[in-house]
Amino acid sequence: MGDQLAKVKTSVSELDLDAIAPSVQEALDAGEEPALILANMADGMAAVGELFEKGEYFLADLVLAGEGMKEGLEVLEPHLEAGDRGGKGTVVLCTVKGDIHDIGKNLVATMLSSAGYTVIDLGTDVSEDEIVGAVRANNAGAVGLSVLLTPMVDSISDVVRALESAGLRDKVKIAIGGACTTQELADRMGVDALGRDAVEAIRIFEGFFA
Ligand code: B12
Repeated sequence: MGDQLAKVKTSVSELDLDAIAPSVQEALDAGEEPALILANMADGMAAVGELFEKGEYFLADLVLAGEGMKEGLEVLEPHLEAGDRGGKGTVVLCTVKGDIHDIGKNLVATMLSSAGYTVIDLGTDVSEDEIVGAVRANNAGAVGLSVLLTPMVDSISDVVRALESAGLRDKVKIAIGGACTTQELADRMGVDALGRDAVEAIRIFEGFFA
């Protein structure tokens, strides 16, 4: 791995917040692939999550890490989106009702739009009605739901049911992802796919729109 990429990852994982956006810029200046830079940011954030679970980082650190990730993504996004943006299909993406985690969702959104999809990002804590409205308004072919909180998993079946009632379920494929999701949950909730990271997310949506 190049020094610049390692610096991107460690600036995130070591919570060196002022260094995240500059390290992304340095990696770009050094000619590193934007997608590889993004993957290193995601690796850094995954390390942050692990250190939080071990008790070495605290909630306040996580909020700050999220802000640092956003600043880094702002630097990176124009470079990722230089390709044929939006032409491959439309995806409605959000974090489900009751859940405000957005770092993983934002990474998935960035990867999807840089891969050529139009992403309608509804943000966090989004109701099934908003999702149905966005699918209809944008004629979307797929929905991506980010779910990190176990108490909120029923929000997934609420979305599935609302799409069924609106007569849209056979027009959209649904993928889920996030810390608390499993294949067993995906099967139980009646969704079409489970993605464990942003790279797998791309593979899934490629399949949906193939
Ligand atoms: C950062 C974080 C926070 C931050 C969120 C900041 C933000 N802007 O998002 C803050 C501090 C605000 C927070 C708050 C809370 N959190 Co929190 N948080 C985390 C933490 C440490 C990391 C999440 C993260 O960003 N990971 C890094 C990203 C890159 O990974 P990711 O989210 O998994 O996303 C990747 C994949 O999952 C996938 N993916 C994600 N979404 C999608 C969608 C699709 C369609 C696809 C295909 C793929 C995909 O691709 C992504 C990129 O590779 C997790 C621990 C963990 N292991 O996840 C806990 C965790 C999710 N939080 C937890 C909890 C309990 C909370 C709180 C209730 C408070 C608390 N007591 O800790 C509140 C919830 C408030 C609410 N209503 O939502 C628990 C949930 C437990 C559970 N199973 O229910 C966890 C698991 C920690 C724990 N072990 O206790 N949290």
